[in-house]
Amino acid sequence: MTAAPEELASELRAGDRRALAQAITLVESTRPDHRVQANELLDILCASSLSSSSRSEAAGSSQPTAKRPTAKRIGISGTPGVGKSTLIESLGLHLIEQGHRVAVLAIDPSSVRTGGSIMGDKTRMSELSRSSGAFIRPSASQGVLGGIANRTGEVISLVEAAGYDIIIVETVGVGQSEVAVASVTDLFVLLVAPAGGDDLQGIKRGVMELVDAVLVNKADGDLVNLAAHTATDYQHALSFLRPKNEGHVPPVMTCSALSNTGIEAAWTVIDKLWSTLAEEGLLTDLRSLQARQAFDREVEAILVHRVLESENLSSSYSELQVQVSTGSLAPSSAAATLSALLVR
Ligand SMILES: Nc1nc2c(ncn2[C@@H]2O[C@H](COP(=O)(O)OP(=O)(O)OP(=O)(O)O)[C@@H](O)[C@H]2O)c(=O)[nH]1
Ligand SMILES: [Mg+2]
Repeated sequence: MTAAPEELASELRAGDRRALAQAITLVESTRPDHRVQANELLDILCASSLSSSSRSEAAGSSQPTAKRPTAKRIGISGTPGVGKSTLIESLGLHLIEQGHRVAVLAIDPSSVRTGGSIMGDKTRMSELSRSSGAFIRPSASQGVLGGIANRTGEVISLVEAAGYDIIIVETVGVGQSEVAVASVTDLFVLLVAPAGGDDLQGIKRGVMELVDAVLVNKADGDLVNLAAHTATDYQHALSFLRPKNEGHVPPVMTCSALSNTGIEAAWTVIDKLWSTLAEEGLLTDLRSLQARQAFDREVEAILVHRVLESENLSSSYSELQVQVSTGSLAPSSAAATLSALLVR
């Protein structure tokens, strides 16, 4: 039995971990009554964070003022085994030592991955998960309607309301998952392993365009030199791309999560980049854009849901789908036919 949204919100803001876990389960639930409660909870949190951060700025102006970011949202992606969890454990412990509260959310892009791998991750971050300053939550992907882990953005709002000021979102890089992570974080960090120049070709251009910083991990033992070469290769590749943020060419650094070297230095650079983007107002703009895009995804999902839940509409949808796939109807005209049925 879930507590009422008001109650849950105040327990959450008081930093109650159980309330936080309960709230996350609520927003991740697909049950319609849970969704209503989740929306209520999220609205309460939205309203209170607005009043604490920008009411004074908004006073005297008729324009609504967007919230200024406070918590740092960092996405970390990379191929399986590149060292994401090891790195997050080292970095997380370092940040907690500095007095931060760190939340780690994992997006699992593949529905076939079992609880086993999630447990594996927890074990790998064993020291961090024992720390009272950390909150680690694997989040199963919800590929139902409109993309993976579409609730991650909401989970981020919950952990922020609970007082976590650094949010790290980890995902295994498989193409789509990077886009999902970049759509809910302020900075996207790509973690790569030392490799020859040819391997760099394997990284899709679309992913490179999302990158705010590259970390070449495993720069230890025999791999130190290769890691330095890899870093140069990435610097070179990035210099040909338009940077995601005007005037900020993504930094490329080397580190070793295992021997805990280079991580603090890398964080200093990433942290400084975050502060600069915040000062320039770019993060406020980014978050406004992300919120509008999340709204669009919700609208899309709701419309698709309305089509599929109505018997008439879903059978028309299936018929139109057949006509589109056999080439007897143009996709746009089929969609127009369906939308005409929707407004009736
Ligand atoms: N030599 C070396 N090994 C490392 C380093 N970081 C991680 N590893 C090793 O690489 C393996 C995978 O590390 P993880 O941290 O689990 O990698 P991951 O990217 O989280 O993997 P998935 O969650 O499965 O995608 C483990 O055996 C680590 O000990 C490093 O800096 N140097
Ligand atoms: Mg991992």
